[in-house]
Amino acid sequence: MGVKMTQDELKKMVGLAALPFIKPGMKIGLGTGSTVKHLVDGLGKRMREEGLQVTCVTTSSITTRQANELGIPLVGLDDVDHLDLTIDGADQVDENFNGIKGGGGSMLWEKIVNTASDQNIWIVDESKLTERIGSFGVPVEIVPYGASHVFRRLEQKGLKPTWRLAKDSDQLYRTDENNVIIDVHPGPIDDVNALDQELINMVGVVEHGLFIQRINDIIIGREQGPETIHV
Ligand code: ABF
Repeated sequence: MGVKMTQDELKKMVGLAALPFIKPGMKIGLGTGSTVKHLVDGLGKRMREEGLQVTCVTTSSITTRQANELGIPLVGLDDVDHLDLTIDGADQVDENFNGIKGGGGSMLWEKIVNTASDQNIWIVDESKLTERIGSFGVPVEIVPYGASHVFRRLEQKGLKPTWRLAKDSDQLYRTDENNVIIDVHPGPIDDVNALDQELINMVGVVEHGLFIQRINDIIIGREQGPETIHV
């Protein structure tokens, strides 16, 4: 009976399993999070050791920093007319491959990059899979001006909002766009499309972390190895 793999070992498994999808000359979107961190490490290694040539765009200042440290050349999203492939993580994924993203606070740029990509792959360890998403809070990115009014409206909707605070601080977390985040807690969601529309139509809301039908493939880290599913 082998020793059970740790969550980070499963994340590294899928991070590396995604690498072969990156082909020379591709325009690649690099996601954000601790799973994608392994992919980006592996990509940096391939570029250094094999001279792999790809054009990369990132989804957060966090990934930008990691790419810079690895010497992975970056371009801005506005420097390309499209991306061939984006590889990203997720916080929760349901049986229809709808997901919640933004646990790391980057879901706005992630959704912008996802939308600019011909193909999107998620890499997740198996703990992210769930029957119905929603027990993990849904992050909502809000314009700071009047955010307390949005907070109250979310309360009135019964969505149990909480302010996202900066790490080890009582200050509000600020996104790469200097917006604020309110996490809502709907519990298991019956109708993800309805909640998507309800949130995105609230004045002051910029974007939220529900990603509905936005991927082509998913790679799941399991004890017995990576499982790739074409959605
Ligand atoms: C990213 O992946 C974020 O949207 C999300 O917070 C993060 C979570 O994944 P991980 O467990 O890999 O950090 O895309």
